[in-house]
Amino acid sequence: MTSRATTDTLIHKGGGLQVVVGLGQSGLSAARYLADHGYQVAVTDSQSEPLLAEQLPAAVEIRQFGAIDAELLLQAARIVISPGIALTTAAVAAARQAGIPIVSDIQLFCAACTVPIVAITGSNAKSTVTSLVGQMAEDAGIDVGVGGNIGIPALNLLANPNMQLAVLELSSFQLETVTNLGAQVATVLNMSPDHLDRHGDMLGYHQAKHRIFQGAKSVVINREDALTRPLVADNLPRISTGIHAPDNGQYGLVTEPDGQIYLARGTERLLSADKLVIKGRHNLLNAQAALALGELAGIPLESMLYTLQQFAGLEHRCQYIATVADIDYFNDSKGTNIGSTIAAIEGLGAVYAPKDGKLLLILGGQGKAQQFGELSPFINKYVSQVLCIGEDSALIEQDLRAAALSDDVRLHQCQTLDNAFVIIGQLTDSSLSQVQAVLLSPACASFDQFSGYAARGEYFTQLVNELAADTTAIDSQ
Ligand code: UMA
Ligand code: ADP
Repeated sequence: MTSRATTDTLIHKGGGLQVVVGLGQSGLSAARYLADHGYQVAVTDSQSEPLLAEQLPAAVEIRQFGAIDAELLLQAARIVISPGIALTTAAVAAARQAGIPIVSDIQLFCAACTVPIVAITGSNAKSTVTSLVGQMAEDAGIDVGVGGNIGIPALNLLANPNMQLAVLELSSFQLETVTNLGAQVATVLNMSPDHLDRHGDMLGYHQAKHRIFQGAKSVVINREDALTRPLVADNLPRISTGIHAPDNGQYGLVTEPDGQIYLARGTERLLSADKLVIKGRHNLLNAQAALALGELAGIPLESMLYTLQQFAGLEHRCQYIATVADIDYFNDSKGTNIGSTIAAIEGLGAVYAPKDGKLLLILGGQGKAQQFGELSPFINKYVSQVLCIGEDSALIEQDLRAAALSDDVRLHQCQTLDNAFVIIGQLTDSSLSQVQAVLLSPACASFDQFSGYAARGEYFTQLVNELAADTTAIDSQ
């Protein structure tokens, strides 16, 4: 594993006021890091009493809460912006217009980090692949730090002086203010519409994501998705992944005459798919991406194959919860865009279709300007009942119907998860129902009704467990 040179060019101690915009997890980590390094730091946040304010170091004396302070931003030598805050926010746009540099916590991290970085983005599968690569490194005895969008601010990883490798999950919001990340290996796993409300259109979203390749020493691309290929730097070492049999040195899938599917590298069969705990075609692609990233980061293959046979997946991602009255319940609350929900419908639908079973799909929340009609063909194939919840549920119904939703599919407007479970009770009681599995995969953000996807998934799980308890009570009467 090669060491990464310190690129300290962005850090000018005493070089003027550093203004941290947004005091969430990343803002707090940036304020602490900058104060620890002797900068004069100010923090501003729209909330009048941000929860994390009490964790700020005393050295951060300027704290402007209640609105993002436009005047303060104009006095900054550098602005460190939180990923949840759009560059188009008036005060931020004015500072940018005035020529004040705006960076993210990730920029501070890459300037200070001296170990190789594995950088992972994509519309879906980021957390799964990031966790897998992190686990692969750990199982191989490497002191690894895993952070970024996955929930641990990247700067917190620098607290470990023994770290040998950093694995970062990066969102388009974090990447839009990152320059020259210089990763050992970088990837865009897949591209499908998401966050278009923030990036304007697919081009803006694509441009933000592809900043991950700036300064990369090697890349991993998805053969099935042309939008994952870097537009520049064609001469870099690269490994590709895909569902077809791979060329030499690439990863792919090989299907034997008896139907057995193998993960393969060139002609070498590495592992039969049924040895993986995580299931579905999308997870076979995720496993390949982790292997390719691990290979380019220097993790031994044998150890990575061991990890793949242990890794049980993450909560809220097509997670099996329980079987109640012969119906299986799955929590895919992290399915927050159309691409992820298509993967979940296809992955689970293919399991129940041979048994003449259909899915009941719970969909909805905040739609993020997506075109939900793209779901209709997949719903028509695998779903018999759609239950819509949340802020954009009327829009979702309109889009699905405009895109030829089949008359065989019944759509119910439920508004809330609670109401959805009332309908589920009625439907699954009916002997006419073909439903064999209930899938919460909303294709939407949750913030209209929940604090985040995890809270939504936990509430769904609670409702399933209550249903299971009620059913057991009735059965024992
Ligand atoms: N705020 C303002 N004005 C605004 C918007 C927000 O002042 O207009 C303030 C809020 O009052 C709050 C702070 O900004 O105090 C929140 O900042 P933030 O939204 O950037 O959230 P953090 O807590 O810093 O968490 C961020 C990522 N959040 C987002 O990108 C929205 C976390 O990803 C990430 O784990 C964390 O940094 C550590 O790196 C979460 C996420 O939802 C999981 N990501 C999106 C996704 O995965 O789809 C991109
Ligand atoms: P992210 O961090 O990018 O949101 P996760 O690993 O948390 O990704 O998975 C989010 C959702 O994406 C899962 O719940 C699943 O429905 C879907 N998903 C997982 N892997 C893939 C893939 N390779 N392609 C498309 N969708 C996927």
